[in-house]
Parts: sequence; C-alpha cells; structure tokens
Amino acid sequence: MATVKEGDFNAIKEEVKKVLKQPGYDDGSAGPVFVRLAWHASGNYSLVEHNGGSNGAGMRFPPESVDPANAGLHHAISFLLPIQAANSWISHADLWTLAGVAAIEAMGGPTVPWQPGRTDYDSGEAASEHRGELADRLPDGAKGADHIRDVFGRMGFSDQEIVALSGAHSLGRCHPDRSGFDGPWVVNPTRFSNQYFKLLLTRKWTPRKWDGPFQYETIVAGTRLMMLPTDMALIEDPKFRPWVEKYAADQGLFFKDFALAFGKLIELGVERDDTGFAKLVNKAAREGKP
Ligand code: DDH
Repeated sequence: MATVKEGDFNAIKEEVKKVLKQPGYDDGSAGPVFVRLAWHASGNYSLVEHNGGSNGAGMRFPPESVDPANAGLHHAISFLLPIQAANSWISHADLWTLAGVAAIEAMGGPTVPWQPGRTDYDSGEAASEHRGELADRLPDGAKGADHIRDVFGRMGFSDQEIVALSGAHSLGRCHPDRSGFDGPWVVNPTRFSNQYFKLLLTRKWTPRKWDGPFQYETIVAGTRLMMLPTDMALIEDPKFRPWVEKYAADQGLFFKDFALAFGKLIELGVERDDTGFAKLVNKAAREGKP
C-alpha cells in the first residue's frame, strides 16, 4: 500500500478503494463488511451514559472484540491493516469510519459527510477504563420493532433515520458462521441502492424451512434472498412503514437521508476540542469523580 501525505484523507479513501476488490471473499468485495465495521464501531453509543461510539476504536479489545454481534468484522480490520501499516499517522477509529464512507461511495451510494480527529485507545486496559461494559448494545435480528426503537433511540435516532439506516442491507449478506442467519437481502449485494425497500414491499416473504434461526425468504431469478425479523418489522410497524414506502419510491431521497443518518452515526460521541482531535476521557472523569 502507498504511504500518503499525513492528513491527506482523500488519498486514504483512494487507498481503501484499492482494497475493496477481494477475489475469493464473499461476493468479491470488502465493501459491505467495511460498512458494517463502521456501523458496529459507532453503534454502541449511549446518549444517556455518554459512552461508546467510534472514537477510540474499542473493537480491538474486549469486550467489543469478543462480542458475538461483531463476529466476522476481523475480516474488515485485516483488509485495512496494510493501509494502517503504511500510514501510521491515521487512527484506527478514523480509518474504520472512513473505509465505510469510501465503500458506500465506491459501491454507487451517496457521499457521506466525514470528519477526522478520532483517536485510539492505546491498550485494552485504557479501553475498559474509558468505556466500561459495552457489549450487548447492537441490535438482535431475531427481535421486533420495540427492540429496534430501544437500540436506535439510545443513540438518538428517529423512526425516519432508523429506516434510512436499515437501507444499508442492500449491501452484503448474512453468514451462518457469524450471525447464524444466511444469505443476501438483494440480488446484487455489492451495489448500494434502494432495492432492499422495493423487495420488502413487493415480494412475498415466507418463513424459511431450515435448521437455522427463524428468517424469511423469497426466490428472485433463481437466487434465494432473505429478510431478518427486524427487517420485516419495518413494514409491519405503522410508523416505520411509510418511510419504507417513501424510500422504495424515491432513491434520491433515500440517498440523501441515508448520507445524513450515516454521517450522524459515525460522529456519535466524537467530541473534538480546539486541536481538532477527540480526546479520550475516562469514565470517572466523565462522571465528575476525582
Ligand atoms: Fe446489519 N446485519 N443490522 N445493518 N448489516 C447484518 C449484516 C449487515 C442487523 C443485523 C445484521 C444495520 C442494522 C441492522 C449491515 C449494515 C447495517 C447481519 C449479518 C445481521 C444479522 C451478519 C453476518 O452474518 O455476517 C439488525 C438486527 C439491524 C437493525 O436492527 C436495524 C445498519 C443500521 C447498518 C448500517 O450500515 C447503517 C451490512 C453492510 C451488513 C453486511 C455485512 C457483510 O459482511 O456482508
């Protein structure tokens, strides 16, 4: 990988685009798993407890590195290691979030606003002292609308933002050895689009008969597609559904709303000071303890 000029984040984005093609891995692209890395790095933020989020890159250490919800994300982290090795000036936390943004763009999606300045925990000890117990904060695909609102409400997202963010399931797939679920949501899972919403509304989804966890299926042009119970909740819930309908009908609106919501997600808990960096403040200091 090339070493780029310190602070040239556009050049890093180009480096990320160079490692997207991964023959032999999934659908030939690291793009979807980069997007999931950025999301899971950020998605354990709590507005109330004021902890979690992408700053610090806590997923390199327990409890996040061993959280079953993060199974498989080591693939994304390893695909990015050569870039990190050649450019030690960029923090893991900035690289992970920027990789998600670069992947969305390269797969035909919108440009998500992104700012640098995240810093990294220098040890697992520092991570646990700063973050405490953060496992179990990511959504469980087997659950319903109330659970989705609990999880995303904790981060400060509205129903509209929840539905927009869920459109990321136009990318990638479920892996039986990671989540237990199986298969992609759309026919072309390396193209960012509003297909996920269209398929939710237009296909007949039936429970899959198999040994794995409960999920829905439909066959499109010989390909078996899937939906999680949480995906189906978006059309079953009367407040979520109108947003699914809007995004299915208007890809431009989906792209615009997705870019804003994903940009908000990767900023959660990132508080830069006047140096432009987001310092890592430990838990006791946050709670005002000496
Ligand atoms: Fe997701 N997601 N996600 N997801 N997600 C999975 C894969 C991917 C849920 C469950 C799963 C978002 C929201 C939810 C992506 C992006 C986003 C898998 C499969 C499960 C399970 C993992 C595996 O087996 O490898 C649930 C539940 C929710 C919810 O309740 C709303 C959001 C908000 C995003 C986002 O990026 C904004 C992506 C991309 C993938 C595909 C990963 C891959 O490796 O391929």
